[in-house]
Amino acid sequence: MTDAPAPQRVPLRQTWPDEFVARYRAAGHWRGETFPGFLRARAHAFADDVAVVGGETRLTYGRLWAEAERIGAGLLARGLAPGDRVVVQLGNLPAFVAVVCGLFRAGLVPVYALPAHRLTEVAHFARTSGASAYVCGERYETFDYRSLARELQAAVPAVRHVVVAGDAGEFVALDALDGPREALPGDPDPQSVAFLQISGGSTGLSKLIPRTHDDYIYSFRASNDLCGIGRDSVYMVALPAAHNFPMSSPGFFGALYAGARVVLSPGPGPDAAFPLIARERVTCVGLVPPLALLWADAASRTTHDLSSLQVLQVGGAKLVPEAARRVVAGLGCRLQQVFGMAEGLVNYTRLDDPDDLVLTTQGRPISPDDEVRVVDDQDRPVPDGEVGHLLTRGPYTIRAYHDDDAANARAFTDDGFYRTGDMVQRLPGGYLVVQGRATDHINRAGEKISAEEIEDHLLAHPQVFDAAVVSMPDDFLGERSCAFVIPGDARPRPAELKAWVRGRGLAAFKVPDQIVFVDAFETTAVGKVSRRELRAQLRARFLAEQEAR
Ligand code: OOB
Repeated sequence: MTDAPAPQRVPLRQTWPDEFVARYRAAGHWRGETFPGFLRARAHAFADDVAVVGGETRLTYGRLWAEAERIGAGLLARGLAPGDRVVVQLGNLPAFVAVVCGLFRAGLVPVYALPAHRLTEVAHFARTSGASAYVCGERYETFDYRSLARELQAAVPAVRHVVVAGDAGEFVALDALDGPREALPGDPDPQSVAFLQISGGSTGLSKLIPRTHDDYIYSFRASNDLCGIGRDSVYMVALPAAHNFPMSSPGFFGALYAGARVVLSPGPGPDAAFPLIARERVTCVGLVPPLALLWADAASRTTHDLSSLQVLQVGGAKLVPEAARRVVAGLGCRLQQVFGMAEGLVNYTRLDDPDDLVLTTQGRPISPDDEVRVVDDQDRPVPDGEVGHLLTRGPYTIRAYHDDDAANARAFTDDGFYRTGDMVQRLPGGYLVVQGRATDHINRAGEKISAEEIEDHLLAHPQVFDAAVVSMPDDFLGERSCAFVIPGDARPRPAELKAWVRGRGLAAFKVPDQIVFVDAFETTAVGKVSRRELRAQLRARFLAEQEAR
């Protein structure tokens, strides 16, 4: 594999103007901490305390650090160099946490893929980040990641190294990694980029989000205070660990920062999680709304003791007030709404907020230095209480995506505010109520789907003349995806089109839930409508027709 081409690598950058750097430091938000720095400190302070529990494995803080050093040194011994990017795709396993900590220890840069991602997405992350390695699990559910690794190396030859947790086949086994510890670098610059997170992908494929040590550590350190996480907490990761919510709001990193215990649930459903909650005395967990409803329902019938649960966080998609009431009634613990984004800004309802704020709002920002603007289509501020576009900047919100000038021009204002794409109402006290998206993307139970991305794949089918993908309200998922398709000469069957999208190597959650054939898309007198208007028209007409039935 040594003659594979070196990856094309654009330098990683995330910078704030000097005056903001000075302000965030003076306020004590940025303290010059780094991932390897705090992980080493916890390993010394709490060496024998359990840090991570998953499956039959229990890693102490001391052991987690030793594993991080072994994995980091092992990767460097294999020829990786600090600064190299590594796509990581693992399920909720202790190995995921150890690998990420090992990458930090060696100055390598994790690029987080979700277990649901397939070749199209993983190859995109590898290409756009300039990755030279891929770390995956052997299999998860029925999917074999080693076959994905083979396809990935064929598609992106710059990915020279593949490391597998479990039976590695022809690849390098995670357990076999080792190397001289002296080769490990010193701690990084706290202002440098620690990892690349992936965006919800509001237009086209996901963009890469460079987050720095200083900014990210601030976000989970401050979250700990707002979510009641301390040394005695037991935090459960029920959603995919690579997602920003269970990673940092306060997430497993917040829990590790606090010296608390992290429990990884192999799946998000009550069957997997409830026995673990009872066994490990879990105190806090974050869920997306459909799961929270499922848990609330199952809690009334379970024989497992859930009495240790103190805080149930719900976020990733809108929790409507009626659902919030059912969740509180079913689980009987404190509810915390979480409205966040991988780009930065996270809002929480506070644990001591009055019930009506907790039930009806998505909270307010973490930081006194989070700046929020709610504006109309011309970027003019709207009065409090009116719906507008949410713009934000602050000490843990990025100023730019990685290597994407076009997206950056669209997504940021000249004075550095991030255009979130969310429509919100701001109430007195700064509480936000999310009213939906301005851009066309589908929030399917917290999984974000770009309409354009799926339209592209549908249009590649020989029997699709045109396609428009929109969100439809769904009682369980919040939103589901519906593809309106103008067929070509012969009309394909819906199942065929779904199989086509799946066959393009995409995550299963992106396959349209529903396909509706239409003869034509309406056009205005001028003969042209924007895709956005078209999608809105189709959606409105379809819903009206359903209503009339
Ligand atoms: C979280 O992060 P992403 O990057 O997967 O998605 C961000 C988008 C937001 O822009 C918004 O459209 C939606 O997800 N969203 C919500 C929401 N939380 C996120 N919409 C309505 N209500 C909510 N509570 O999803 C994420 C990151 C960190 C913490 C929590 C969620």
